[in-house]
Amino acid sequence: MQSLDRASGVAREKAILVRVVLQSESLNEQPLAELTGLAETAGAKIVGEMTQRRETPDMTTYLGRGKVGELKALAANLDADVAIFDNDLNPAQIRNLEQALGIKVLDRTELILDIFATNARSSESRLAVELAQLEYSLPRLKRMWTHLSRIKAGIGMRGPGEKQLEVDRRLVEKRIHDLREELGGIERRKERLVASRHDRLTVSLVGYTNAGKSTLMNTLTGAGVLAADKLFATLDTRTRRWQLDNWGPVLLSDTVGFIRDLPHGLVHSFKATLEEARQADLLLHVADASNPEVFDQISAVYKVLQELHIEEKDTVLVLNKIDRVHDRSDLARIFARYPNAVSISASSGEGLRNLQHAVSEALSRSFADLDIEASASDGRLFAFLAAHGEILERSYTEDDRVIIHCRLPQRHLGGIRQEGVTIQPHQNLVPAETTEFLGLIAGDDAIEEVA
Ligand SMILES: Nc1nc2c(ncn2[C@@H]2O[C@H](COP(=O)(O)OP(=O)(O)OP(=O)(O)O)[C@@H](O)[C@H]2O)c(=O)[nH]1
Ligand SMILES: [Mg+2]
Repeated sequence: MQSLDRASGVAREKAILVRVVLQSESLNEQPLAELTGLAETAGAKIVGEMTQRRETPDMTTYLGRGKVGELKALAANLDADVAIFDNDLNPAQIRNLEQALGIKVLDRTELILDIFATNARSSESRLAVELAQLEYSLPRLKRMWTHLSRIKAGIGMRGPGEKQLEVDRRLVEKRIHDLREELGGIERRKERLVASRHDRLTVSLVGYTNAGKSTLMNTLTGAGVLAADKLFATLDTRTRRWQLDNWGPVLLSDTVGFIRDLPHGLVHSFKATLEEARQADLLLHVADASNPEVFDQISAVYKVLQELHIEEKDTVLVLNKIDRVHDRSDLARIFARYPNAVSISASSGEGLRNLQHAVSEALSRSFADLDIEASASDGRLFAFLAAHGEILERSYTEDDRVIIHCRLPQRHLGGIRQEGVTIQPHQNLVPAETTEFLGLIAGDDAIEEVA
């Protein structure tokens, strides 16, 4: 049934992609483009496609009855192993479809979970995926029992969650409980760790999967992180120093991408991984300007930010891949809606100067760049600046005074106004290359140096 992929020598499952477009949804020219990307990333060989417009889903099979018959014939003709639905199906619908079609049926959530399971590398992301898979399969355990003979391998069945399918519900519930505890612990540790880097301004890349976050990270910091034309290539967070023109060094984090209708459990279990974004001083929302669905993708990202309660954070919208936008009116349409966006190409480097400029501007809005003169023995002031701001330079004068060049969130300005302390806007910006961080503070070792 399965074809042998000559290049990899791995058997690839032959898949038919199916999407039911409901009345409420808008239909674009390529309704199966994203599902194709997901299925290919999961390793499927796409042999057929089917879409149907319906007012509402069919209760028993989601797809209409007549279409189910058509799909069955198509599957037999094409010798397909699996039908992958772009919709989220309930357990009964999957069971009914599998019975009617005689092949494995996967829905969108299962497909996404499968990709996460395949791509998870760190122990943290493995635990997060296992939790999301188990939470997804718990209400479906019955289906696992009755179909175990037929559905036992391949896409949708991989990853750490897989070994649990043969144990009973109670064991699954216990494992879910333990995983939640373990991830909760990781989340709290991560929260403290990221918070301990408060002396560094942090900028976090967020955005739709495949928008080019990792490529941008590599271009800006030479990080050498994996960037690939695969969905969810990145599942962990990497943080590197980024030397920002006219500003100095900040920390830049790359993290897992988002997708529309991201399974709810996944957002929750990846909370620890998203901690950098949650605590960032500024978000760079990277969008793929060359994708026809860019508006929907921007909204989908916004929804996930809402779920993480960080939608109010200062954000710069970055329109990436402009080297692939051939019709300039497409770009104009995006700018009409998002006039403050910055357009770049992470791969060619076009627009990066503007991006640096926009980021410095955005940071300056929230941070005061100051020269503070005080008595060199003012321990309270030092402690306050170290706790809330970022000390960039210190120089001592002969009369036992110190001049501190620092950045402080505007809201903390009140905390340093006292007698004997002179505050003025920072005068001569030292060229970025020669700006040195002083007073390295805990949490530094957590900044990953990528080999
Ligand atoms: N033409 C073009 N391709 C780009 C650009 N930026 C990224 N890409 C390509 O887009 C694909 C995805 O890039 P990544 O950097 O892995 O995207 P990502 O946002 O990190 O994706 P995930 O980690 O999967 O969420 C890769 O094939 C990149 O080479 C760009 O500016 N222009
Ligand atoms: Mg990435």
